[in-house]
Amino acid sequence: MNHPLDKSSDYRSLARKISLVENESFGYKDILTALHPASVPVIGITGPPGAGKSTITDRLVAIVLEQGMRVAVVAVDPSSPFHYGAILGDRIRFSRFFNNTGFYLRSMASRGALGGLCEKIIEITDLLKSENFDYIIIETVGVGQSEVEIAGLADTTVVVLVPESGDEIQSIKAGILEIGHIYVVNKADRSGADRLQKLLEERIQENHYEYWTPPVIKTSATAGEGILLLWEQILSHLRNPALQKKHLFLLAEKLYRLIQKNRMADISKHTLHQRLEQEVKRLDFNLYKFADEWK
Ligand SMILES: Nc1nc2c(ncn2[C@@H]2O[C@H](COP(=O)(O)OP(=O)(O)O)[C@@H](O)[C@H]2O)c(=O)[nH]1
Ligand SMILES: [Mg+2]
Repeated sequence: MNHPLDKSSDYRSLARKISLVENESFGYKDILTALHPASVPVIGITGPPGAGKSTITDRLVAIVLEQGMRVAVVAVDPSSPFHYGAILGDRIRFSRFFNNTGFYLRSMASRGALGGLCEKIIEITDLLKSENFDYIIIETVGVGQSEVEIAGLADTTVVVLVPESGDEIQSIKAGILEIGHIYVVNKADRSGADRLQKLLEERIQENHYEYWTPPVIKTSATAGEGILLLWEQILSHLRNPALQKKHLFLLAEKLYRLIQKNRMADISKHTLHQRLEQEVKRLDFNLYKFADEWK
């Protein structure tokens, strides 16, 4: 899998293709229909802002590169496209890898101000899967929907929390225990890490997981502690035979979204508005009938 790349030209072409797809520029459908995505493991790293997701990702990248393998990172940040602060931060953080031919970083703004994955994340992941990477890591801020979305895209989802998250966990945020395959208590150098780890383990015990009981790992990402253990757990989860079944499920999930997007593609809000303006004047107007009959 590992082959030398002329980094500048190959990655420039990859970046161009991603931009074409992102902006739905002319020819982007041809790019997508010509793709042959390999089965590259996708690792999702999610959690609240500032939990240490990028620091952990940076450490994982170092491990993969040390083994002579290739890794692509997609960092999805909720800052608006007009605010490059966080994106610039990521570029600086990962700058030590930029001369490494095995590393590719793409930062993107997310759909909404509160997070959520970017519109074309499925397509972009498939583009990367067609480029001989050994691993793909997607970092997303876990606010609202995005944790759930990442679970539908990643083979292994890592949820990163910090000791201060303990109070939130008490009143468990909806779904958080359903999406993680691995829980990380990062910033374990601070007090409260053991308490949170115990709390999470208890909660996990209460749940009955079918094929994989999520481990809870303490890390101190800035010091690099616990990262190797985390990587081993990721690999162990990726090797889990039940993942094969999940692959088909994930594919169906993606297909559903793509069809949904395609169906909506030719519906413009403007046209809806105009038609509605006429229709509401009718005495027998009914919103549900109107929706059913919409062509
Ligand atoms: N004390 C401590 N700080 C950390 C640790 N991991 C990350 N940080 C710091 O937390 C801040 C946010 O980290 P970052 O990786 O950008 O978080 P992200 O928003 O989840 O990507 C940075 O200043 C990091 O240096 C850790 O294990 N211990
Ligand atoms: Mg980050």
